[in-house]
Amino acid sequence: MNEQNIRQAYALAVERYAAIGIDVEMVMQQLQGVQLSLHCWQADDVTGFESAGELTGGIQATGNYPGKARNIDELRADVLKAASLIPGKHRLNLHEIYGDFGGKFVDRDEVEPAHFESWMQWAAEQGMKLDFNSTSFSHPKSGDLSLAHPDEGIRSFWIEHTKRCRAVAEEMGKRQGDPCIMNLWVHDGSKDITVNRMKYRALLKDSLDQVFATEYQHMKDCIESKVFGIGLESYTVGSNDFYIGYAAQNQKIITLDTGHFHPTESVADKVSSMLLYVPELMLHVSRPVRWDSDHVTIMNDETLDLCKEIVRCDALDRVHVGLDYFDASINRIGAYVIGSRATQKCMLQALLEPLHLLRKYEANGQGFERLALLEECKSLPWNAVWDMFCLKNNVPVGESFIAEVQKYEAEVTSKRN
Ligand code: RNT
Ligand code: ZN
Repeated sequence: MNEQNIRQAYALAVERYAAIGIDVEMVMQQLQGVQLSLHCWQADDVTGFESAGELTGGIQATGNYPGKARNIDELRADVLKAASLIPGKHRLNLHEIYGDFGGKFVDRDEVEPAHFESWMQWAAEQGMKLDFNSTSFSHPKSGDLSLAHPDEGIRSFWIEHTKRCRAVAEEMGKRQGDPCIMNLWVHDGSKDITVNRMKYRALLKDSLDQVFATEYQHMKDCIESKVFGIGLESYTVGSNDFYIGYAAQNQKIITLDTGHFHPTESVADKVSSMLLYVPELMLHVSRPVRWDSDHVTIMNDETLDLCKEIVRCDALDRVHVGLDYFDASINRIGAYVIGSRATQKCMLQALLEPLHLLRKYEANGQGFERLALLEECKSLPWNAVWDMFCLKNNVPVGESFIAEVQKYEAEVTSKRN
């Protein structure tokens, strides 16, 4: 792409936005500050390094595109490749099953910070901060229930696991000098009608109380609800209502996964309500197609609306932006890049919105003017700003990242089998 054209288009865009009172240079700085938490599990279809068992817990990665990462070195290389095609500095979100277990079987109730020592060193070398997740799925003791299991032996196994994960996250946060955000999602539910809805929820609540009993300085907890999982369609213990109540009462961060609500529900609309009652939000930006299918995030109305709400709530410093999808049917590194860049493009458009003008119209009851400006904003030259953002960050501009992904495929991933 011709650099001079990009600079010229940018200069015109700066003028165009100045006409509606937007300082594009400032917006570029704001976008630079938005760190995405890249989900490590896109690189290998949520397999991890604990065992090669099947993926359970009501989630599914469909497709068998060749070249998935088979070990820790391949996964790190893939993440770095993806990160090199995404403008800005980003974080990496690890799941417990991605520990460096040195070829030994380490059960979930035995995990320690030492199993993430090499990750912490690697991350420090890369200047990449880490986030973390406990892992309740893909384990013989998972079944349909984990933290809500009525069997005390099984429940305490998962309580111990989750407590240990918090200790790992604390160590990560301390070492990186920035809080590690630890997400807690459990698949617990029931395929068919249960007559014990209260019982399992009371158990989950008690488990969470035990898990969160230890106070930490360098990690933050977030809790993620969901509508249903595959094979667990009739009941989800950790529903939206359950976690909203828990988070409001205990001042925990709520994770909003955009695939975890009823298909016509607006996730964007939840931001302002939740931020009045909980300290912060974590996002799992995804693309549900008919269900929580975890398709690759694209620049669609849902993602745009979500980013606009964050900006309109002036909440960039209270919302952590993570990604959560796993598509095994296309090039996995390409999937990282598409979803990350799409999220950034949405955030950019949100930051370029002439809110002061729109709000003036609204205050004056000028509904026509507000709607007209909202419509016009859609076709303002935000893409010229985006190209400049990529150029400044030394990553491929526009579609030229396709060739980079193809090159890596030819040289690296296609050689795996
Ligand atoms: C599952 C949740 C959860 C997982 C990851 C792998 O529906 O979205 O966040 O995707 O923990
Ligand atoms: Zn999620």
